[in-house]
Amino acid sequence: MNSHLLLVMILGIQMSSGYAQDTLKSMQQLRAEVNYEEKNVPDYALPSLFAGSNDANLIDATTWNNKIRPEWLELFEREMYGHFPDEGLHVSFIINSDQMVFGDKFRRKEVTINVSNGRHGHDISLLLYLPTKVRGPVPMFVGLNFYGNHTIHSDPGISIHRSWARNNEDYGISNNRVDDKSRGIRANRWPVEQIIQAGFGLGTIYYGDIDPDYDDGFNNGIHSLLDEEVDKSTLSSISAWAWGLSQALNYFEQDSQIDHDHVAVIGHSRLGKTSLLAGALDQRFAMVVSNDSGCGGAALSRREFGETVHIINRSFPHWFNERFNHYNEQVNKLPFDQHSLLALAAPRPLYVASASEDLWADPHGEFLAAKEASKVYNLLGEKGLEDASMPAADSPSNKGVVGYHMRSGKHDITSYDWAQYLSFASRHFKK
Ligand code: GTR
Repeated sequence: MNSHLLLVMILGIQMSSGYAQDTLKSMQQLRAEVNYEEKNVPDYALPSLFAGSNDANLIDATTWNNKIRPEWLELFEREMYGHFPDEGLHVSFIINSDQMVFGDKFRRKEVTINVSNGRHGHDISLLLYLPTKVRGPVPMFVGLNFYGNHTIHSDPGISIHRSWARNNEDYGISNNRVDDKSRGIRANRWPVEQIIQAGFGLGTIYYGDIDPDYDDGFNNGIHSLLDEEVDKSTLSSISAWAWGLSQALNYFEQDSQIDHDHVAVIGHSRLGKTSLLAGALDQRFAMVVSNDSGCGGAALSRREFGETVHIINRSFPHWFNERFNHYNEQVNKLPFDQHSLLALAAPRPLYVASASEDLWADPHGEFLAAKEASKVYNLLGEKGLEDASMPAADSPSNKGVVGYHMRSGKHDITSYDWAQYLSFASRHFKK
């Protein structure tokens, strides 16, 4: 066959499926096209939250809870986030240590979450700090961390994981392994003292203990426990990480020092996408917090402002299922947008936050999604986000059951962000 004809055939095959067509655009091209101008946001229409009807008055709370909500969840799993199939897996907890630290101000516990398929097992380490001054079981925040439990505080007693870690020269992490040098390097993101002071406990898991964050074809982490026959196109790292968060909650239910009815799930960035999914899948989480979660998290995909579906799928093919690639060049065909994901938190308290310089995550798109999702809160008899338009930086809108703020500054989670989440949770968790 002549080479020209071959090329025409290959192109023909690529053009016939939206997905293959992507390969024609280089990552460089995609990045060069990123839109940071509000005036260039394309016209779009959001799919109705109420399944075909734009009128919340035509739907009642029971229909939402029993019909529409499960349908959205199923669609999200099928078209975007995939699913972690845990049938056949057995989870057990081993308390490795439990002691008072820092002049008896906190109690530190380390729990191994052992996941087994009967032939082999996989360990995930859960770190807990509980306040000692609170009487009775304590409400909690739980979230995943990026480099290891030992990085969230300088406490020398925290165990160091042996899982894969992303190399980072600044943190002295090389050969994808961590050691003592990285103790406390992320303490700025985890203000443990502030959390304890506010009367909350904190639980955290290193996300790489659940599933290392690179595209390995779903063979490592907890995916190593799955049967060979499992359809890999339905798997994703985000759904595996979310599953890990639910295991922490399963442990909380067995610990009498923890008020498992008042657990807020929190996450920053890719781990904020994860906290949103965890909160949607597992309604035992009593509050859901998304910090700068952006594309694939709280931001509306159809705005194509900052990171796009196409870019995220190309950069991180393992975060979502294979099917999500189908929308790379046709986000308008998505049966949902991210406002539907936020609505799955209703009627539980939901807090979405952005940062003013974090345009990649589209702060305005995050606000609009939270505003739209508020319609479901209203349907369920709760007050959603009150402000009609985007509040100014550092002016939280937090009077309803949906809270929002845009912190001034960069993509990060800071003690300012935590202060908002802690007071929001204190207000809603008060018995
Ligand atoms: C970026 C990615 C974002 C966000 C971020 C993070 O590279 O494009 O979607 O998740 O990583 O998790 O820090």
